[in-house]
Parts: sequence; structure tokens; C-alpha cells
Amino acid sequence: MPNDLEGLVKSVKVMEIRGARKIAIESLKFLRKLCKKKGFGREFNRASKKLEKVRPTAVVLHNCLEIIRKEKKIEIINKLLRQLRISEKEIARRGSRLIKNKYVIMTHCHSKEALSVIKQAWKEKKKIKVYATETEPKEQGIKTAKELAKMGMPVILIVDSATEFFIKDVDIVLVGTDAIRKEGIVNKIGTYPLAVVAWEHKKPFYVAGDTLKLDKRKKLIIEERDPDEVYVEHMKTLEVRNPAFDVTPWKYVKRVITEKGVLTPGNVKKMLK
Ligand code: RUB
Repeated sequence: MPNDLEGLVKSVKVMEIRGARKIAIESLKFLRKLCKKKGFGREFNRASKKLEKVRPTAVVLHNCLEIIRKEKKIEIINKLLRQLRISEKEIARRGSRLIKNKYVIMTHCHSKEALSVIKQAWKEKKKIKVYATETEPKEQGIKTAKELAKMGMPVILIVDSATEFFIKDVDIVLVGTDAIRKEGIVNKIGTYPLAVVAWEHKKPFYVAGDTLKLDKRKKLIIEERDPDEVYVEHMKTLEVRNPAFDVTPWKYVKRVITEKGVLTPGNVKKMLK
């Protein structure tokens, strides 16, 4: 992991470090080192603001920073890192109970929290199978597919537009999240269409997400990334847009698997108030 701020920012920007949870963990570790040397003054402010801006949709780092800004103690950073470690295990444990033997799961993108549930079910010797979408434009779903296949799990990699083709074989759709908001679940672009496909075929759509991802910020920020990720040949007459996330409305969500319990959309909306 990079030791300096510029290096860390760059790694997040080019997505060597990615996934909302991992970004928060690596940023907190960096800030802990910085604050041990320089305290919680100007340099902390500068670094934390800069880190927060790199992936503005992912709320978990923002939420952690708000707590640290109030308390200004190394122990708080340690506590948050501990919390993130423990909650991933708790999400895995609670989520795995929803996965029955021989279940077929469809997932999108690469989410540590969603994967922790799938991996836990596999560790419990459930004979599951996974459909992973490749997740354009950066194909993070291939990372998911490879990671699970390495464990010996049967995995089928499909293109994003093939979800409807395969959904009939699926028992449960499970994704992660960048932010849990009053409008719905913010996650990698393509999550919303997947939820609609699941809804049309009466398949339950689950989200795995830490309660540190509850997003009470007024404004919904959808990061738009470099058009080069989509198409590199520049033409004056061609506009390329590349929004990184979409918002799946609550109507499509069956439950949110958090470290505190498997919550209904109604429960979550109450927590957001
Ligand atoms: C990542 C993505 C993940 C969430 C949750 O998209 O949408 O589902 O970040 O991940 P990108 P985690 O990498 O393009 O930002 O469960 O690991 O926090």
C-alpha cells in the first residue's frame, strides 16, 4: 500500500484500491499513521478532504471521517477499523443463513460485503453456484468470478446484458452497496437494471451493506468517471458518458444484510431519519 497521500489518492483513482469498504480501510490506516505523527490539525484536514473527494459516492469513508473529526483520537480510528473488520464477519454470518444448499446466486461488480456472504455459505459446505456479471466498463465482475472460482466454487461469468437470459436459474440476487439512502441503494451502474430483471421474475434481491454505509447526506452524488473507460478513440461528434453508480429504488429490495441484522427497507428508512 502507498505510504504517501499522493500515492494513496492515485491508487484509489486508478482503482488499484477499490470497493467502498477497502477504500475506507486503507484511508483510515493512512490517516492513523499521519495523526500519530502530526495530530489532528491542518495536515489531517487536508488529507481527509482529499481522500473523501476521490470516490464521493461511497459514503463509508465520509461517515468515518465525520466521527473522527468530532472525537479527534487515534483510539477512534482504531475503533472504526475494528468495527469494519468485525462487521464484515457479522454480515457474512447473517447473510449466509439466507443461502440454502444448492442455491444459485447472481451478483454484480466486486463487493467485499456481498462476497463475504457467498464465501461464508461455501465454507459452510453449501453447494452453491454463482452467476457473476462482468460489470462494464472496468470489468470488476471478472475479479469476483476469478476470486470465487479459485475457491473451487462453480462460477459462470456472463455479460451485463445477459442477466435476464439466466435469471430463471437463479434463487437469489445479492449485491453490495456504496451508499444506503432514502432514495434506495446506490451501487455500481447496472445494479438497478439487474434489480428490475429480478423483480420481473419474482427473484429476491438482497443487498449486503455495513450500517456505516447509511447515507444521510442531503445531496446524492453520482460520480461520473473518465469516458476513456468506455471508449478511447476521441471523435468531436461523439459524446461518451460514464456514470459509475445507479440508485435502485426500495421497491425492488427484499432485505439489507447489515452487521446489526437482516433489515427490511422499512427498518432501514427509519434508521436514515
Ligand atoms: C464498486 C461497487 C461495490 C461497492 C461495495 O464499484 O459498486 O459494489 O463499492 O463494495 P467501483 P464493498 O469499484 O467501480 O467503485 O462491499 O467492497 O464495500
